[in-house]
Amino acid sequence: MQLRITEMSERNSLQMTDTYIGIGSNLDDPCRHVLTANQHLAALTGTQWIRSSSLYASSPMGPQDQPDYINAVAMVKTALTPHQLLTELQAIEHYHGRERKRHWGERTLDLDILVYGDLRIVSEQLTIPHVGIGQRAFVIFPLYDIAPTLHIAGLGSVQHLKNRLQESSIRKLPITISSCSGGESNWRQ
Ligand code: A4P
Ligand code: MG
Repeated sequence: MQLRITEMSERNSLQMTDTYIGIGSNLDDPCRHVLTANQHLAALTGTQWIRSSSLYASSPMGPQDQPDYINAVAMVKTALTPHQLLTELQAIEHYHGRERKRHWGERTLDLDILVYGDLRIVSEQLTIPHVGIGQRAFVIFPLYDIAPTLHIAGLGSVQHLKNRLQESSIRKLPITISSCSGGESNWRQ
């Protein structure tokens, strides 16, 4: 049964929760946005950046008159509540010049909370696990890269979800975080 939780304040703020964040971009040098987003996640208060997947390219889901996307998934451990984390992620999107013009439209940076521990939330601002991730190759393949044994609350194992998706719909890129040279240095300094 799905839990309906609107207030997370009862959670122990010192508890670090394994959290997976979807990173996407299809505007203005997308690889740079995706790679530097990881640096910004690592700088978040109460949050420890653990690792990131490879980068993947795919055709847009939604309107087709937009560029292909670059996606990755990062794992962090965080003491932030999901709503606090959402606020921080939206601040990072804003810093990357994110403009909201149309649903599923082009963007410099999109940061989605895919999984937050084993929590299931449906609130006005947040749905966790993120809606539709089980059907999205651009989420499940990078997630499998960094968490092949993960079980997603209500959806099952990442391995099982991956087996149902077409690998040919995405392309793994030969770019790593350590090869990123375009890092910005003034986030929260
Ligand atoms: N929101 C609810 N749940 C969450 C969550 N778990 N994490 C709310 C983050 N935000 C969440 O998001 C709209 C609202 O969703 C937020 O205000 C938050 O309260 P948004 O980023 O403003 O708008 P959006 O991203 O256009 O909407 P949506 O429905 O989140 O779209 P998706 O699911 O993020 O998909 N094609 C490819 N190939 N790769 C992509 O990454 N991404 C999208 C956007 C479309 N097509 C794509 C890709
Ligand atoms: Mg989004």
